[in-house]
Amino acid sequence: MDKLKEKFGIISAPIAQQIKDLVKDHGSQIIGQYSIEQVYHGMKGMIGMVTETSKLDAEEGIRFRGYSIPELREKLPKAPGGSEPLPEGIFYLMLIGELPSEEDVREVSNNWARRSNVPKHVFDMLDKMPLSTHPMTQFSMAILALQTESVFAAAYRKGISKKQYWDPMYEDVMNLIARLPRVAAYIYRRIYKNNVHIEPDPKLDWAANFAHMLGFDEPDFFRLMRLYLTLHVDHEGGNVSAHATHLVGSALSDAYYALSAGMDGLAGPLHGLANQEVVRWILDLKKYYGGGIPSKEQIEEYIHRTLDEGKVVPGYGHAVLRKTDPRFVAQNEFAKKYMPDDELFKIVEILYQVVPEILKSTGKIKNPWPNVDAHSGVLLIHYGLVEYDFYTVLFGVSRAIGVLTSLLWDRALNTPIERPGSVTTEWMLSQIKKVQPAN
Ligand code: AMX
Repeated sequence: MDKLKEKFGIISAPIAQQIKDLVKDHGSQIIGQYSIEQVYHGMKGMIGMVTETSKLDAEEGIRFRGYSIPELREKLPKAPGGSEPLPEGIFYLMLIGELPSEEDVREVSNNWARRSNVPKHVFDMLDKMPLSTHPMTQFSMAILALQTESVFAAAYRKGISKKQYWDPMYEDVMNLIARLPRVAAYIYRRIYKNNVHIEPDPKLDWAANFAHMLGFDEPDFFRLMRLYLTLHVDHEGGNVSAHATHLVGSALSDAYYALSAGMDGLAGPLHGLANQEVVRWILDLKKYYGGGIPSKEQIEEYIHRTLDEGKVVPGYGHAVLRKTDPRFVAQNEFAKKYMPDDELFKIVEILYQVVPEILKSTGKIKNPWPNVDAHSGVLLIHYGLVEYDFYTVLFGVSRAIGVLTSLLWDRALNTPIERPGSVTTEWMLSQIKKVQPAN
């Protein structure tokens, strides 16, 4: 058994018991109340699930196993001579609950490299799709095509005890994370680089190898990819991609089915697709005012136009956050250090000055501040990855790490099938009548 798997088996068993005891001894304790508005408005703020890997605070942003993004940028192991954390490290932290050593991270890297072979039928399937198929559609389909490899599905069919579910799920999760960069790079090069592909380099870490297969071999791009793929991994359990993965997995659908569902959710413009929409919107804005950097007044005017047309300003707002997203801040620091004179970066800076005030003035937007997607695209464009329809796939490769880690924990904790109640509006009205005083 590999060392990480053994460690996960050892640490997860007592936690599963602890949760069983917690529910047995305190299961009837009330921890919250919720309102009709919450039921109609996407269950915001209702505690409805447990996710161990990360926790989002509205004011402070995300913490992974208690560590903030600035702390992790400092504490997580880096590639030799590198300045940004390796995504292997945040995976280890979320899975095991403690900071990894350099050796732990190297072992995860090697483990994923060993598992990274993608079966030919996945590429054959992709080759049959029209080139115009959105990269996220191809990505989700490729994940489903990989389902032929599910160790969990095979073990379940053979017959497996509930207590052992985590074991084949570990194999699925590791195999899937290991294979995603190859699949994503294949989609990118098929669509945008004349179907000319680049073989993986097993000596490179997971993020650098991904950059290499995409066709970007510069150390600067490796650095960006390591940061990018670390920042997008997880955002607690209620966001659409995490929740969809968890929900589908709760039916004991294997990791491939569950992740494909999660990626379908990430492909929505209010969620992960916002990263492509931001760039599209900024480029349209530039074009509208004849190129170059538009003035502050022009940008203000363009924001009002967008709102007047009944559209959202992409990259701004959040269902939970009520401050600037620390993932935006981390990318902003990166840009200030490595590309301060970039034209699109300068527009992002002006937007940061003017969008929040305009959104606040509408009086209805709960969070006027930028989220992760307001920044990521301009970094990629700076280094030459300009095909913005592909950006959500990059987000997805990273997000897979968080949601699959949670899925593995779900199986280790024997999380039951998810099945919330639903009601009709007629029922809701009947409840209102019940509490209204009689005339
Ligand atoms: N521009 C214009 N209007 C916005 C807005 C924005 N950036 N953000 C919120 N609003 C509007 C909503 O559409 C809603 O309008 P309505 O009452 O007419 O329906 C109203 O403000 C109240 O919404 P909210 O409670 O503040 O936000 P929410 O929790 O319903 O939605 C989010 C959150 C992210 C979907 C929303 O802010 C949005 O659409 N932002 C733009 C898209 C985006 O950047 N998405 C990426 C989020 C991060 C991620 O998941 N990757």
